[in-house]
Amino acid sequence: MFTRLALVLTLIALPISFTSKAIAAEKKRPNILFIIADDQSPFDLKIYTPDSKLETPNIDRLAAQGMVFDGAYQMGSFSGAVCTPSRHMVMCGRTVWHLPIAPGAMQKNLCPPALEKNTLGAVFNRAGYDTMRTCKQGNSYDGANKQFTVVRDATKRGGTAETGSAWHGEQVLNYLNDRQSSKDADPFLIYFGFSHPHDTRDGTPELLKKYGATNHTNKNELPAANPLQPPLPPNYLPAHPFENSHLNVRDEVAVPGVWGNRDERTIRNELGREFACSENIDIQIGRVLKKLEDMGELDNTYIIYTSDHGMAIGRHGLQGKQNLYEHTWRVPFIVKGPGIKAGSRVVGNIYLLDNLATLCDLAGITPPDSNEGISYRPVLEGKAETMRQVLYGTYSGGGKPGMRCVKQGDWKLLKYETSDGKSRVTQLFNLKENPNEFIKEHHDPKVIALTGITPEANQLNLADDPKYAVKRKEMEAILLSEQRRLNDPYRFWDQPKDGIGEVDDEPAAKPARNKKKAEKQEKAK
Ligand SMILES: [Ca+2]
Ligand SMILES: [Ca+2]
Repeated sequence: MFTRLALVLTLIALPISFTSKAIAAEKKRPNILFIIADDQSPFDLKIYTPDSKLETPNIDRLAAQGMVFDGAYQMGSFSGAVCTPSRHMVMCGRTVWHLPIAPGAMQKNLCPPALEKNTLGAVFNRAGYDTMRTCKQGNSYDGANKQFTVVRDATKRGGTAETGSAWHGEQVLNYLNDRQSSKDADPFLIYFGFSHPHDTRDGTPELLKKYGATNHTNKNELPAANPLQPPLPPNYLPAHPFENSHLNVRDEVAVPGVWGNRDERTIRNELGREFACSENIDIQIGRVLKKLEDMGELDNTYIIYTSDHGMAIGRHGLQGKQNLYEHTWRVPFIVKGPGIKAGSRVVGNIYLLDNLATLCDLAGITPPDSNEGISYRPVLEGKAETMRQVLYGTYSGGGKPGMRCVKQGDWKLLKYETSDGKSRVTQLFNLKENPNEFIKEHHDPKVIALTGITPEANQLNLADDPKYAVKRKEMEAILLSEQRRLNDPYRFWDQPKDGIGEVDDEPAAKPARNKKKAEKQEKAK
């Protein structure tokens, strides 16, 4: 009888003790470690390309213990410095044409004033978090970066501990050591940014050796071939086959070690350099994770790993970040933390600009009114597979309107137009059937001989295939609808002008102002 009673009491008591434990855990607000690389294609990483030569055991472990996103994107750029709008979007959670630096946005009231007061660091400070950041300097959002309480920014793209990624790791370790010494128990938000693998990709000597790469500086010679170098990417091309509106941008023609070259030796060497820099980032992440573990903070920390955008390095005959193919539009994205199922994988369909809303959600903070992102917490909790039906990307850093893309389900439409209208191209891909976005040039036997990859007959741009005319029409309508929704100030040759005509901030508007000024001056005379 006593035994039965004890059993009943235990059964009643159990859930109560679990509940009180859960409440105690809820009361301790989670820490956040937001890790962001500079210029890294998701396809460099083993989590996206299992046979990649790049070794990143710490990032792999984060993925194994957390959630990998296959559909994380950055919304794009109106400038060749794609980093800059991307980092603005991360900080303020606003869409690309609503950023304070978007052409005409302030004049058209598409962005509230003093936005920096409602960016990541400021919002978390107000909520009682301790905030710290380290990252590269420049091509960023200075007003937002200053809001963090502790700022240790410097551009570190060298091959030594002091001049490379280890320096950024050291800043975070110093910060954590200080917290430990002062027994600081407040929750923290650490923005752990790197200056690499952005060029110049001067890796450490050991890692360059591992990937068979050299810091190539002689423009008149090709770098040495080395079997240790990563192979050419599957969608490598010796040249981009058409004018995409910005083929003369610095990243396509002037990166030291590559310049305008797209030969096998140059691209494989540069990928080796990229991998050397990326493995060094992984090593630094490992040091910080070990420290969090030693401090007993690891299990109560949400860790996000991403990059500000992807990167081409030989894919589609491109070198830089000024395009909207998946290798560059997409970003690597992993989240590990309390309540996230280990080893899970989702499409997600998120933008980098959704991070502010999500981090606020995870920390129990109300996001600022200026935020336009959506919390992807339902995805992290396994309650949703995706956050969005449609994703939009833009690039107009060169010719206008430049490039746009939209993705819905497996389908992706890209459009290109130069300012003079001489180059007008539409691409339609089924990403499930053609994940590398192969085009007809990838079917050239000379390219196949280099990559060793023979695309399937249907792995092509399907835009002009009559079989997909209906799909193309549907995707074209989605693109236009997204352009309208997001206040995209440009339209393509085959779209309605929507009364936009010339953009206010474009040269067309300037003569009017000058005319007024001239008239004023005339009157003054
Ligand atoms: Ca970047
Ligand atoms: Ca504190």
